[in-house]
Amino acid sequence: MRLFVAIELSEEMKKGLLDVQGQFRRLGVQGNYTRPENLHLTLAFIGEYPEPDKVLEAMASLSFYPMELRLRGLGSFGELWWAGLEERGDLSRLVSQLRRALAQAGIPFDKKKFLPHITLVRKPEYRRASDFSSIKIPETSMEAERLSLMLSTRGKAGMIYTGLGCVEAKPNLG
Ligand code: 2AM
Repeated sequence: MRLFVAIELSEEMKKGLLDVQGQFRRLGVQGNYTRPENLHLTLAFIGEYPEPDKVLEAMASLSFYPMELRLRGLGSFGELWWAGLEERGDLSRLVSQLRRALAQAGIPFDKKKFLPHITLVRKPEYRRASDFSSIKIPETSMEAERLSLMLSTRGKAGMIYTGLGCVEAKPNLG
């Protein structure tokens, strides 16, 4: 089972990201655009691992409050273009806490430095030099209240991500 831990995005957040994808399309960018239902923020990529219950158990040991995620900027890793998020200490701390819990449970995960990003397009292609400075990122944010364990399978029309379970943030009484 190919697994990862992610924050699923609100409809509002997806609308903001679809708006950015629309701007890329209008600039003539072709490529493998992430479908709306697949837009998500990965916190830890586990990869092939046969025991999702063990991952859910490790996730259940986490303690975190809801946090605001706000779109901020665009970036790329080679042939992968993404939207970034505003820098937040509580998100990085949650990722460190999650990775520690996975390591303690002996669950493997990709140890690359965490750089919060939401993949918008893979293998972008465009004929002429385009002016990406004109792209406007909508002022969009959401309250992240849970982490989800996701299963990734290959479907006919691309990847299918299915939630296998989630853990909730503690209520923020402040
Ligand atoms: P990406 O969007 O930057 O490719 C499912 O594949 C999710 O896990 C994607 O969000 C993907 O991020 C992320 N991921 C992180 N590390 C990965 C890796 N080593 N291989 C595949 N996906 C990875």
